[in-house]
Amino acid sequence: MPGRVLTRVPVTARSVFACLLFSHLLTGCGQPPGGQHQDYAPQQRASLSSVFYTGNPLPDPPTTAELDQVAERVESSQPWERELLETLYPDNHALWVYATRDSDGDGLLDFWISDYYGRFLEGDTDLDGDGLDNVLDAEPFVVTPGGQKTAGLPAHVDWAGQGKPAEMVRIQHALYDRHRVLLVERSARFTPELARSVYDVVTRVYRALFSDNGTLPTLRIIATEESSLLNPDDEAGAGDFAQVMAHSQTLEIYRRGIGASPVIQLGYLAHEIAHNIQFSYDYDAQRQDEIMRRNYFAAPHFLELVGQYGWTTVDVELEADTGYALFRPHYVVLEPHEYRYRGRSPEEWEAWLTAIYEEVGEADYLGDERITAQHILGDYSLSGPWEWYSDYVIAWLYLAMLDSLTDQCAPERRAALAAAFQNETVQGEWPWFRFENGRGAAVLAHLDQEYPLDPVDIDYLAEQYLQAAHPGICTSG
Ligand SMILES: [Ca+2]
Ligand SMILES: [Ca+2]
Repeated sequence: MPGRVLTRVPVTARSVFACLLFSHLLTGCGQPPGGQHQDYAPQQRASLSSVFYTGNPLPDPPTTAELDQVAERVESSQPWERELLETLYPDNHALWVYATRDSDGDGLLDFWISDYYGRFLEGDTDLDGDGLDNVLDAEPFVVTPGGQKTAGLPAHVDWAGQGKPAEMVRIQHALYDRHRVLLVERSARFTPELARSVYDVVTRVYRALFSDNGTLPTLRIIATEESSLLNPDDEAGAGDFAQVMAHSQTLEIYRRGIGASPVIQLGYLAHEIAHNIQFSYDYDAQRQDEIMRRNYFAAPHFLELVGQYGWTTVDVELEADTGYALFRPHYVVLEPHEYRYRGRSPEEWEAWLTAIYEEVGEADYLGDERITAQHILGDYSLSGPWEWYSDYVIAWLYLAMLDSLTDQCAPERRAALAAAFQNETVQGEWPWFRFENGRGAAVLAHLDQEYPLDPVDIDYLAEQYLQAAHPGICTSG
């Protein structure tokens, strides 16, 4: 299954479900430039100026030799590679060089590229090979002999020197010093609220993983970007809140996620970091190398886990035209299976959901008894086991927050709060996601066991996020 579905947060339109599932590259579903005749080269170049951190140094301009070679290499490459490169960067040989360069010659390309509009993404996480990650490297394109690896944050990413509020500085330092997670600004800025939401998800929702200075090898960077696609208006990306890039162990947060209310931030951040956790089930150097080189995903441990809840796989041959050697398009994910949930393909689930939707109408759709009886959270959660698991994390967290109010809030007031939260706040952002449907789902017991919530934490989260979003409904005393 080509993987636009792999790592993204719930979509906003039902029709996008089919789009995410069935779109292949270069066909349908917002796949751009060809017919649009717009030159994205200025934005593509600009994406290089914040590819690691705001205002990072730019790569060296292509040499004459590189320009000569790239033309030859493109000429002799596979037709689908040549076609995509020419579509994304028409006749722009300088950008072809950046898309294909491997500065330190280790087989990992400097940059990956977005196959939608050609945004440049971090590829090789230490592209000059001097031992210092690009994001920590004041000169990422210049080998610094002996390195300057220090325990603390280097000045170019340290919020202490950038006039940020003291609380943001404290959070950035705590996450980096204790958990080796770097908050970094790229084309967009963090807000104090977003920094706090990130901190609370890492240290409270996932306390069990991150206590005692715990780290996650698959979560290295949390970055803010304006949008996932260079064209922010393309509906293929306009609904994106955040996304995990497994190859660079990065969680990117976009404008929509930055501006969302804190309780929504809490939900999508828990969802996304659940992806980092999923990848950690199968993390080792060899698998990471396969992800870095060709975005190939083998996840036997994760698939065994979700197998307990009804997910099975059907092996498929990888299509020849998913093999890229010259450059690395981000959204071509190689998964050697298709998925079945309770024996049905995503397409069959989509047809079933659509029939109910057409029968009962938009307002009652996800509250329909046929859907609630199976604890189905929404369309996106059936697109594959990765999103299924992460969407249940949101439901699990929201239900735990509601349930923590039992002592201080009568049942009818709690029901009123739950309704307001679902129908106003959640539905306002994610119309096709109903967290209440998760109540009673078997996987919730797994989440309780893996990520036991501290009672103090869940009370705090309910107060600071849920109650704050709907004040006055569920009052104490
Ligand atoms: Ca390299
Ligand atoms: Ca470096």
